[in-house]
Amino acid sequence: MAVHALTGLSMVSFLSLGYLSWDWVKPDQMENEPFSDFKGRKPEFKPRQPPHIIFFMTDDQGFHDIGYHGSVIRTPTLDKLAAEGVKLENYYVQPICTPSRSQLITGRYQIHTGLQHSIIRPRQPSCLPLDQATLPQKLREAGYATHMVGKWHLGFYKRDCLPTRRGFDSYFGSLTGSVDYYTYASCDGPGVCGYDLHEGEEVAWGRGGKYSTHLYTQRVRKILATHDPRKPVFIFMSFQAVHTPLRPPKGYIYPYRAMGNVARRKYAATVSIVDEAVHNVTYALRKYGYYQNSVIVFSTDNGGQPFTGGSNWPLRGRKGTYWEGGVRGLGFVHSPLLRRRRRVSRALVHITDWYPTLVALAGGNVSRADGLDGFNVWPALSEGQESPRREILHNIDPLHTRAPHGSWRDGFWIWDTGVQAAIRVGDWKLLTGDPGHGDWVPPQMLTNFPGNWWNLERGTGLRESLWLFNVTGDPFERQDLSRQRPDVVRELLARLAHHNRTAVPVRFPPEDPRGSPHLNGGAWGPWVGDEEGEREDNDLGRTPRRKGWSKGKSKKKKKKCKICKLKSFFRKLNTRMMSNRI
Ligand SMILES: [Ca+2]
Repeated sequence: MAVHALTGLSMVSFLSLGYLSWDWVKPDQMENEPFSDFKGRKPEFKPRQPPHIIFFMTDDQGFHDIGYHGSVIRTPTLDKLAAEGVKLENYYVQPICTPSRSQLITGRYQIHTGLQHSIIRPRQPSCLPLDQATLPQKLREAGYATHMVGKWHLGFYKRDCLPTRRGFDSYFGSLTGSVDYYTYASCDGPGVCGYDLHEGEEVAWGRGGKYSTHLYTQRVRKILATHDPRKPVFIFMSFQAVHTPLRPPKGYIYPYRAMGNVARRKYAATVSIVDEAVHNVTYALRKYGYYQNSVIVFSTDNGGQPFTGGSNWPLRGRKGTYWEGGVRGLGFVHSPLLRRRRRVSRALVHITDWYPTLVALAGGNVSRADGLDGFNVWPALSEGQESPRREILHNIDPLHTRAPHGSWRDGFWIWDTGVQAAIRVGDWKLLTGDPGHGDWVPPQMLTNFPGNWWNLERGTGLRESLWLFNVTGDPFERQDLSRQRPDVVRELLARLAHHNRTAVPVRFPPEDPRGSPHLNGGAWGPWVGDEEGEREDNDLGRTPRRKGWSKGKSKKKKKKCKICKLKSFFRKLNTRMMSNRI
């Protein structure tokens, strides 16, 4: 046992030393390039035409899973684009899919959309609130063509929730949280599986079979090839990758054949395919005349899941937790329009900031009166100005299981520390309730991971319900300062209480059995009709009166025999597959 411990600690120390080579802990190495575009000419501060905006979002890519963070995963395109642009090294996302995506699209914290708790499950009659303007709607108002390709995961129980009703001119992708990369099967528990690939508001039967990252890249290239670059375009490319189930083509696994850990090997290959996709889209941007007047944003949606190959090392925690490993995002901006490029930005940036930042870049209208929680951080990103953001409310989730030892007394009668919540103010971060597993999980270098080595780094303090860290000085959250600094604890608890006063009720309705794919032609899609949708939240328990897909289904009746084999396949699949719940 002692040998195990010594070996483990030595290797952890070794990896920590390697980590010191990252550029985000060496600000003295920041390099600024003179203000010029790549042909040496000064670009105009305000382009004559609003810039094209390409937003790449990966799914579950961990903080350690990109080349420039010292990963063994090779991402030459992402490394190059980031190196030539601005790396965001004080950037935050939410710990799971729906919350991050909802905040990107609305510019609002979850406490202001009712989506505080968990993801939207496929059979839940819930979606992004329809009364709040979305980023693509604002960009469309500003004259943009708006296209989305890939994962939605913001609800679809009625047509009004679909991407094409929430601001996108076109949509091609999957509505649920996790699909098979080839078959586009998505399961929500045993026996509840359906096909999930959609073109606009219809099921794209027969379009599967091609690896999703390749399929989505093909679609984005087609958009770029057919759109007129004189008109601004917004493309949200929301990869299915690098979420499970990982099934990269063999050819991409081969370069990682020396990796002992199978999950990590597949994961690495999946990330490399994303890198190739970004290369191909960027090439198309240049080829079709968009690049010079474009802004490219790259962001993960949440931290990595070590048990399926991801890594957030040396950060604490993982996907689904409020430790830094869950919420500290990897991201960068690349654009010839950046005034100071080739640098690392430590400006505090949150995923809600993209909404006001990109709408402002587009020449659209946003104001604090819109009730946004995001800030326009473009001056911070482009010119290195100070970030207007001082604080991030990571979340307050009143439905999450209470921490058994939390109390109002521990929260100085300001806050009930049994409630799951996390907030960042300046250098300080405070967590209450149950933040999720607080382990430090090293990269999966061992074939039998997770094993004893991982156990050495398990977080302790199971009786705790309140933590305070100086995350600027201690980004790995190793030293809880809550007892030393009760003054700071009180201050941050008061901020939590302040934010909580503006929270709207949580929307987390029970699952509606009518949403099952076998009642909807074998596919996931809206199951509540438009008329009933108007009476939503009132009588969802009534006798099913399915609409939505029925119209498209009748149109396709003659084609039914062509797709019957596919549907039969999904019926059989229902008996075999389990859901990947987030
Ligand atoms: Ca995710």
